[in-house]
Amino acid sequence: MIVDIGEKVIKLKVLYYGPPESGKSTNLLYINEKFKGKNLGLKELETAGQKHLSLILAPPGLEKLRSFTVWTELYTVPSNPEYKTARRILLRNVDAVVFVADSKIERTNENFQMIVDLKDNLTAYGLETSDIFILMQYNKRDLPDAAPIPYLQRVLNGSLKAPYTEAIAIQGVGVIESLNMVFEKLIESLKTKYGS
Ligand SMILES: Nc1nc2c(ncn2[C@@H]2O[C@H](COP(=O)(O)OP(=O)(O)O)[C@@H](O)[C@H]2O)c(=O)[nH]1
Ligand SMILES: [Mg+2]
Repeated sequence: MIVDIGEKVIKLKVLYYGPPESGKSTNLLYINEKFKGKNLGLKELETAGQKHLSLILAPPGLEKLRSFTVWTELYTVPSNPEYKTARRILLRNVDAVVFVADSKIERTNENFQMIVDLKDNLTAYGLETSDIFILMQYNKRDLPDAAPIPYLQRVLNGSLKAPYTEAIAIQGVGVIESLNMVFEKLIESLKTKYGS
């Protein structure tokens, strides 16, 4: 989170983290469509030389907190395993992570490695996964070879114990639900911190 006293703006930061091809960009593209006219547009950014997407929108129902304007910045992270530095830079001031896991059973190891990467990158800021809100999104539930949820919960979410959602991002299924879970959590902690 960034609180800009001069500009009277609060910026919440949400990262869509996960292995390559898990559906992070698909989530943002769908959100962009659904919030047409209510967001500042999808942008392609470059961090540490790697391309990724950003989308800035007002959290529904909380455009203002006291006299502050509230914005939420959503980012996909560059997900090639070797772009760890770019992901670390993006984690600065993060409030929440939507971990987009690929449900394809043969992607289990790539998903797992990216959870290790997330934990590791958070330690650079002295943070543990329990210090931020993490939502586990099991995407690509439409695939015939999607791993069963109890298996994914055990292998990927056993230590995180994050709340989870199921999604079919290419059809928009679960995308807004996931985002709303993040909004609810962030708004709740903002109000606790700064009053409503
Ligand atoms: N079958 C299926 N394919 C998906 C789903 N979500 C995304 N994809 C596809 O997976 C590929 C990678 O998605 P993308 O959003 O670019 O992944 P990213 O690398 O995480 O940003 C694309 O071809 C998407 O159309 C889904 O829910 N089901
Ligand atoms: Mg992408």
